[in-house]
Amino acid sequence: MAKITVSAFRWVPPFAQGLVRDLRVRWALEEAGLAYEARLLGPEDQAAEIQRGLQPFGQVPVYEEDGLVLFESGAIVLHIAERSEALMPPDPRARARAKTWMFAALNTIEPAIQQLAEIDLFHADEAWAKMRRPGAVEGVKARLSQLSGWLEGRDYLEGRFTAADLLMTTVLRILRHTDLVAQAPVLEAYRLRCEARPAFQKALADQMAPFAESEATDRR
Ligand SMILES: N[C@@H](CCC(=O)N[C@@H](CS)C(=O)NCC(=O)O)C(=O)O
Repeated sequence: MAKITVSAFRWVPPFAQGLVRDLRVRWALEEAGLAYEARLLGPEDQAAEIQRGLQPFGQVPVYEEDGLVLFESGAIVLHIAERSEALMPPDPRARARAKTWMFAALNTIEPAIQQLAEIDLFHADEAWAKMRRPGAVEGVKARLSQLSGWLEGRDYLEGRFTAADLLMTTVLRILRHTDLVAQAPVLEAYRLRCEARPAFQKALADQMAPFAESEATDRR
């Protein structure tokens, strides 16, 4: 079995801890039972990631395995899911449905949520952000209400836990600074159900550990 490495940040500010997108990849690898090593980066390493052709945008995560280099958390999770029944059922039609929901998480739900998160976390005091925020909240609420409608009476997006639920959960987590998910009981229960998985707990703990270590070193 070739060694797998995943890039991640050595430290990020508290508002981002537990949200950095290597979490998706760590979680997928845990569900699949695949061992990996984290390759920890600082902001000073991002330009080198571009120069070395590992990540064209200098972002995390990068996945490396036996000379294969992948970026984009969704593509990496799909790559892992293609090889693991824990993340993708064997039936071709069920796989196609799971992929449909993976794209929905990243392409229909995340943009609305990310827009609101950027307003709140990076631009809260700016005049344009104050004007735009109510519209952004309405946009998020509309998507959450539609998603909640789909999940009504279902434990998972498609019958059983798949890579789509993994991605959707990490997308919903981006709203943790608000009560928008909690206001939708079906979504809150879904998020908690997915986050209760041991693989998620392990992935989260492993993302958080270097942050705590960096903070402890800084205090010394
Ligand atoms: N669409 C990309 C987004 C990756 C991304 O936004 N990574 C963030 C951390 S969550 C990052 O590296 N930010 C630093 C930067 O953009 O310079 C993916 O899903 O992998």
